[in-house]
Amino acid sequence: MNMSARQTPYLAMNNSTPGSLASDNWAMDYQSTRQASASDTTSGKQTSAIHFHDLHPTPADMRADVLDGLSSAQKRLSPKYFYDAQGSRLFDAICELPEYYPTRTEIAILRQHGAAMAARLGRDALLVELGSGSSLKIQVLLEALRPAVYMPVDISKDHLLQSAESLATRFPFLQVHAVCTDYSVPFELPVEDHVHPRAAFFPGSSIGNFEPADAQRFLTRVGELLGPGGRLLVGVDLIKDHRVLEAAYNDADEVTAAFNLNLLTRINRELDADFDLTGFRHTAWFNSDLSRIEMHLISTREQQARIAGRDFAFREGESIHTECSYKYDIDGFHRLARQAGFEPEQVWTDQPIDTGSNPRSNTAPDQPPLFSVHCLVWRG
Ligand code: AVJ
Repeated sequence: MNMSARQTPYLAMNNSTPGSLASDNWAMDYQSTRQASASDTTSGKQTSAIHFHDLHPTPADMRADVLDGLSSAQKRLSPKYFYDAQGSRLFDAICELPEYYPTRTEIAILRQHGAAMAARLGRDALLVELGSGSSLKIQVLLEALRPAVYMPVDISKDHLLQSAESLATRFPFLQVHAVCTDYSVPFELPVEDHVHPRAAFFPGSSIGNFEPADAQRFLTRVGELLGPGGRLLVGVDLIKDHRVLEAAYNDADEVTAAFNLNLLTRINRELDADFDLTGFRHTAWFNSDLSRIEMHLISTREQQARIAGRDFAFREGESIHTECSYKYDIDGFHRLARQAGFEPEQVWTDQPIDTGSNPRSNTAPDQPPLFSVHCLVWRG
């Protein structure tokens, strides 16, 4: 594979020293070694090699974002700030909650239909994972998929290197090219490869964090990244009984509440703020007009907070909107995908879908599905 970098306006925009991209060695082989565990007596240490491409994502300006969001009539904070160390731990805990069905349901779908998904995507693909995190879900698919190249993309460099390395060790057939960048900002794949079919994996219903118009634009960008015939495997949470949806974001153990409130803890620490956490409570509800879960922090009394030297007033009952999580039905997501330039090829869910096309079928009404994984093909 020719590893030369293509210089693009997007990359230049995102890089403080665009000239450095022209050099040949910016994509470096990242060598790492770890000490053998006590039980590992055959070799002194184990070595795994991954390729690491640092696209130097522009660091978020949390101070400007927070001050701007809290200055608006409807106060808001971006969900991207949930994930500091504690927030990431709390999110992992959310994924284990009995009420939070998406993670375990999606993993079950991947396990059950991995072979069919692999048949769609084809062997020896160049497989890009957007927002790879700890790369947990992809592991379910790797044996069936057998991609030639696995390219995790994540904004958190440490997290990315750690999981890329452990994956390379666990799946020795994999060529791992880890890419550190913000996938929500345009970027290009840092490889010249026209041999392997291209595929992308975007699990977790992360697509639901985008406003639908932004989701459409994002999908188009992914399609352009893949090129004609490229396929996208994307996890999408489905519209369902409001009680099921709302329970998933208002769990009995209040882990989601702690996750939401941790945003204020983080702002206190990183922006020299003085939010009194006892003065805010978590709430989440399904906004059926807009088909989205909304998470808010509600001020329980009239109060003030000082953030980075500026004062903000909160009325009793006033909310800070912290997250939207859009839910789709299958047709609605297909429409979005088509508008973006993809053709829906297949969809898998946790339950067979009762289309009602055979009125004489006497089967008991199925439980409606909770979650969906779509295979889309880029029409280009
Ligand atoms: C990571 C955006 C998919 O919307 O369900 C979970 C985040 N927020 N509980 C979601 C989240 C509260 C999650 N996503």
